[in-house]
Amino acid sequence: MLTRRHTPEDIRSWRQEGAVLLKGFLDSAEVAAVLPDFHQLYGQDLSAARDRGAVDLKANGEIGVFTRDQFLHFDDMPFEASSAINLIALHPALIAFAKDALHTDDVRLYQSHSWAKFTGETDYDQAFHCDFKNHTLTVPADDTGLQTVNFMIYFTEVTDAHGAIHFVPHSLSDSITGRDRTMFPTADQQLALRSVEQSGAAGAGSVFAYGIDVFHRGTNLTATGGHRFTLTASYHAAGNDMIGWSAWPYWFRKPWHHIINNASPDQLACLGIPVPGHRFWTSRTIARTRERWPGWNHLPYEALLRN
Ligand SMILES: O=C(O)CCC(=O)C(=O)O
Ligand SMILES: [Fe+2]
Repeated sequence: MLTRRHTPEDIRSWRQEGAVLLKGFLDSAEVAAVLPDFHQLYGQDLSAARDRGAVDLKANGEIGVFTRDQFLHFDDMPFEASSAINLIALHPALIAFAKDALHTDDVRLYQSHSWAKFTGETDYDQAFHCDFKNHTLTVPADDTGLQTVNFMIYFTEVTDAHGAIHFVPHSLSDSITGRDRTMFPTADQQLALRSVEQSGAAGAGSVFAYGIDVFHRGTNLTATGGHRFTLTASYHAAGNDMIGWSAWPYWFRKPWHHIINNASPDQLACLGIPVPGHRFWTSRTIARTRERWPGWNHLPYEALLRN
């Protein structure tokens, strides 16, 4: 049984337009559980940012650019905080959306990072781009099953003054750039995209679901003393090894126990841990995994051991 918080219409919009804004996807208790973790990770920067006004570093007529400073408070999962923030990218309703969108029962979480932005720390305005460059060495797939679902989850209210993502649905960008050339929109195309951009502004708990083929851009934070806390979660279908970001074991020194000790087998499967009943599981692999992760609940795996 999939835990769905989306409608078939949401999936249709994601597929046709490349993006859909899911307002109020997480409830307030789910948001409240994660917020202390954001404060633990980024709270120091938050107090430094109190009362700061916006900065504008754009050259004349420029929409925006990527800068390193936009990524100063950006960290890959797992996080040195509680299990709440560590499990939120694996929320069953996100997994259900990804499975329906990608037409499959088996998905992998390939990227998750937390990201804090603060008014005045830099100018967060970016130019329009698609995100595929650091998710694949090729380009976005035409075949839906080979695509990606990229979620941005909001943990603070994201108004336009708090740097809401702006995007252009495919039906509007197709007549500006077409879909054959998406790497380097010209200055005129940037302006044309800007004239039809839509805002992803929404309350805490909302989720912006998009793909690596949709034009979008980060925007500046202008609210005095404002901050924005978001977390990304990106999925592809199992077996789609043309997409990548993190090889999770590369980060083995990070606090995986928050996830492994608390996630369900279905959530762990999204990280490449085989489901109960998979031929990987033997008495020995279960014993060795328990040695490695003493807090892991091995019982569902043991129950389906095929000896
Ligand atoms: O943070 C955002 O709103 C979007 C940023 C973005 O699109 C990017 O850095 O690729
Ligand atoms: Fe982007």
